[in-house]
Amino acid sequence: MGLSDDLAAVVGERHVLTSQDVIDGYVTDWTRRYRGTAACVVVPGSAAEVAEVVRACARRAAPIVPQGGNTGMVGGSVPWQGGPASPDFADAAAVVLSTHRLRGLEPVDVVAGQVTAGAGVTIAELNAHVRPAGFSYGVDLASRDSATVGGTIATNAGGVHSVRYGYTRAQLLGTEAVLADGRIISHLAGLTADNAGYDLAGLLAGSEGTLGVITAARLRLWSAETALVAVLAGVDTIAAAAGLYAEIRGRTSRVQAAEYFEAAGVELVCRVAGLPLPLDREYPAYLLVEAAGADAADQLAELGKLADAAVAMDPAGRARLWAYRERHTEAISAEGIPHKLDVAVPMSKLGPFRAALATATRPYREIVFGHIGAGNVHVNVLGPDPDDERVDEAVLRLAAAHGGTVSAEHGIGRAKARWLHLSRSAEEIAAMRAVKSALDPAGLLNPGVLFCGAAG
Ligand code: FAD
Ligand code: 2HG
Ligand code: ZN
Repeated sequence: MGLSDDLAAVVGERHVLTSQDVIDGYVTDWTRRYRGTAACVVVPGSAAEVAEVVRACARRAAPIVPQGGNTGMVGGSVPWQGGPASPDFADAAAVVLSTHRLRGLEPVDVVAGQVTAGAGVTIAELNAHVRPAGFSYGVDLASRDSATVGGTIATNAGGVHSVRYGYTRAQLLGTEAVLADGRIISHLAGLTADNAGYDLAGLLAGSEGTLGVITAARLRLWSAETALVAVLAGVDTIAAAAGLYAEIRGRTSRVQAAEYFEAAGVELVCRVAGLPLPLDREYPAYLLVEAAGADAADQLAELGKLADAAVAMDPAGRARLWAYRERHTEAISAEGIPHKLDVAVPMSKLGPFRAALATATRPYREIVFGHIGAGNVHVNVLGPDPDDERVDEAVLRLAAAHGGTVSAEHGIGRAKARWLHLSRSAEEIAAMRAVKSALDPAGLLNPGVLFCGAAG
């Protein structure tokens, strides 16, 4: 009897995947930069089964890599691949724990404006479920068809609406999760007035699978907007984009997206996706803003007359403008395996940071875009070997030198564990390690993610 037999006894044989072809799809990440190996993939169907799976893995000291939609960008959803970031467990075969079968969706609580969703529910499924009741979920992202409730909590995903509704942590009213010893902690009542002790759901948000396996969550919902307007404006610089966004924000209170991209990205998206240029002429950079409310439509439409901008109010027109932003990630991957650096700097530093970036990424090809409303810049670099981390380090150090962070929204994962210290003090890292070793003393959950080596 081996580990997969133990697991089959818990979830049933057909939910333990052992064929190498099938495993391959679970051990390669979305970017194709991170690839590992696993003994098997286990797909439990309930929190109780997750608990039994975790206990079975713990008995055999088999590390567990929780996985949702496998759309993460920092290698955290797949086992390690060797190299400097390998954890102490590097010789042990990992088990990928997929949440695909945790798909329960309770009826919308229309009075509270809340819903309870299983960890494996995708963001698109969640939105489709709550929309008929007049609600929308606060986090939306281009990976919505695959990214899951559990994965977005574990990464504390930001997304395109974070300027209005906040990150995933702000949507959380409670979670159900399985800890490393198999105990289930469940807090799904949805009380908004609840100060009884530590915020464990908040702690799991952004924990990247290192503290527990999230199995369900109680989520805050927002009234769905019916009147939306999108404006795509051409600008000369990132600083001009930030200034225009500030002007728009001053005119309307319900801005729900403020996105930035540049000529290089637009050229690539147009070529890969077969789209025409968005405006009459090319611009060095672009700002895409979406706002809600009939008054916002008037104000932004007026602004559209001032600058060179395209304005859309109908769903098809807005989707057309959004495509230039949302199709960046897939278009970049069509060109090669990118180095993805997801940083943020203070809004006042965006201009100097962008200017210095060109030097840090030379001689490679850089494609820069992001959620400018949050100062979040996604730096994608094409050209360096996937294992060559020099450009990664240069960009992360540059962000830190501009008062920024090495991770604005994708997390640390395996990709940035070596540079956590650029954004967190030794004291903060020690406190994080203390939390980790209290909840997972054997280090079974996602080893090699967040922390690297003994000193962090
Ligand atoms: P996975 O990739 O499967 O896992 C991500 C991490 O969470 C891993 O560390 C994993 O171990 C852990 N994890 C997963 N499920 C659980 C669970 N149930 N319990 C505990 N740990 C778990 N991200 C943004 O923040 N904003 C964006 O706008 C955005 N846009 C994207 C657009 C595209 C086209 C793509 C491909 C990705 C984008 N992402 C974005 C990145 C990605 O979609 C998010 O990080 C997302 O939150 C990952 O969800 P997932 O279900 O795919 O998680
Ligand atoms: C986005 O905002 C995602 O589109 C992905 O966070 C960013 O591909 C990237 O670098
Ligand atoms: Zn993003």
